[in-house]
Amino acid sequence: MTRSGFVALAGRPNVGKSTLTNAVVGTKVAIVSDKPQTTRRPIRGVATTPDYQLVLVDLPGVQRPKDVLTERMQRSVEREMSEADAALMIINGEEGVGPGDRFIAAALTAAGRPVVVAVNKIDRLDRPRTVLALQAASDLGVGEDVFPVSARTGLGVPALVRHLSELMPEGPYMFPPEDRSDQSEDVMLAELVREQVLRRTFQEVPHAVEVIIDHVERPRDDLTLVRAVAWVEAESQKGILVGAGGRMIKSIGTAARKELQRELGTRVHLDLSVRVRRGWRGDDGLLDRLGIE
Ligand SMILES: Nc1nc2c(ncn2[C@@H]2O[C@H](COP(=O)(O)OP(=O)(O)OP(=O)(O)O)[C@@H](O)[C@H]2O)c(=O)[nH]1
Ligand SMILES: [Mg+2]
Repeated sequence: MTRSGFVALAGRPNVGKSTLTNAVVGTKVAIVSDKPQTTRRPIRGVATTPDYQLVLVDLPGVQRPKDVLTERMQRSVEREMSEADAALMIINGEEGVGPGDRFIAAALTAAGRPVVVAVNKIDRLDRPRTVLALQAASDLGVGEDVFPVSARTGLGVPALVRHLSELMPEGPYMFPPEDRSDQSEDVMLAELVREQVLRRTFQEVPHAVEVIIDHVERPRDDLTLVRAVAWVEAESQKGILVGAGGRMIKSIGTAARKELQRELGTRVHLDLSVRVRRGWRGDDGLLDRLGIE
């Protein structure tokens, strides 16, 4: 009998939920950055073997909402948590356990589902610090098992995956075995462009940017034309994204095109522009259309 189920990823922003999702799935399904609040929509990452299908639900980081966007992100976290078969709580081993982690642990305990804890980024820790981080994680009192992992190097990930798969209920697979995620192609392409924006921007700008795919066309088997628009909230932010002499947008476009080519397996022509869309983060209608619900 096969096992299959959903594991929701709980953790503060930036602890490595998306990096871990990619490591478990074995390919890039979620974008990653060193800025908090990178993930805005739940992404199901699927890992299938002959014995089990594990669906990791990568989620926005748990945080106190400060606008309609982050309110919606937080609501999606709560919804997905309540629907999953188990929760995987991720802690940043480099930073240790803090009040945010205790808040999440209390919420998970109240939810009453199996919880597994992973202490991530142990590639940054020596032995004694790893032991301390594991002890602090275990003192949270949520979940019986604590796994040291490095989502970046893959260290400890197979043992964690084996354990999670054993927690899943018996049953048939919910996704075709070749599927890696439930994201539409347009959203994946837009996210890959946004990832390159996140890499190059600071302070408020990364949070104010959303990328929309306007048009995708395949004139030939080996060529895809993609038209993308980066939304910002203010003229000053547009100025930053375009950069002096258009240098910034050129560098974002060049890097994003490479990512799109890897994803699509064809050559890509990317037409990327920047548009001011005042207050999109507070606009329910726009957020609905962006699929952030
Ligand atoms: N050294 C090290 N860095 C890591 C590891 N896992 C993630 N990171 C880095 O931590 C940062 C955040 O990673 P993400 O995977 O985007 O974190 P997240 O929890 O999904 O963040 P949000 O989506 O913002 O909630 C990135 O710079 C990653 O490269 C790890 O195991 N080791
Ligand atoms: Mg993320």
